[in-house]
Amino acid sequence: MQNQFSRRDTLRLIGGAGMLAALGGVGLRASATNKISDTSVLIVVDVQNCFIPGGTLPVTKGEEVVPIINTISQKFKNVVITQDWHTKDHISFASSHPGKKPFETTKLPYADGQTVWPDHCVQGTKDAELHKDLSIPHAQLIIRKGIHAHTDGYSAFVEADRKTNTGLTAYLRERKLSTVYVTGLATDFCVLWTALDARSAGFKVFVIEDACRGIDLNGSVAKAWDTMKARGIKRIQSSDLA
Ligand code: VGL
Ligand code: ZN
Repeated sequence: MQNQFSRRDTLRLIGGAGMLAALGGVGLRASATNKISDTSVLIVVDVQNCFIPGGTLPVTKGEEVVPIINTISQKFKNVVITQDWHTKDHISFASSHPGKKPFETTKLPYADGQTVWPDHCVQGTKDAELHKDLSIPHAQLIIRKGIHAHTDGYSAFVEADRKTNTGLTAYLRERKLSTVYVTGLATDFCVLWTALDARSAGFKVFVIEDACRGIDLNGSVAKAWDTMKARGIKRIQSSDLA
């Protein structure tokens, strides 16, 4: 803090609330403070019919992210889109676990507390298609995850068994992209895991809050933000982007 805000006049001008915002990495709201560059990449997570009201695992107000993401994507030269893309007998479905109901948890070889979900985003179905109004023609790569029957896959980088890679880390490194901006659905699952894995791989990570919506099981959205903050992931708004 001493180094960052050593000028006394700056301190006096910013004042209490502004100071907190600056320290939180949110930036001063009045002006855009986050500079996108040629080494930045926007990751658009799972903006698919399944996660929009009317789909099989709807996220409340999920459709609201579509116009926001369309607008901000125009500021990025590099965009990667993800699709949750499950086999029809997928291990993450409650229907694969007799006696289990959606949103309960179960024990799997790789995790004690895997949440089981309604059947969703089955490969090749209308439900798994990207939302029809999502418009990012310059997106360069679509990563499909959760594609193996035996493991769930929340993160765009590594499947939930924490062993099976999607190849995204190597792709970003090869293209010398070093700063990752995460948007999409859902804040507390696929956005969270994508942001955490991006950070673990050494990228600088921002999550654009108003371009995300959450599922929120027992406070999981608030928990997700706490976890991300503790890992040095910055929470910003689309209005912060220059
Ligand atoms: C997601 C639950 C199950 C997500 C995917 O996109 O956040 N959540 N599959
Ligand atoms: Zn899924």
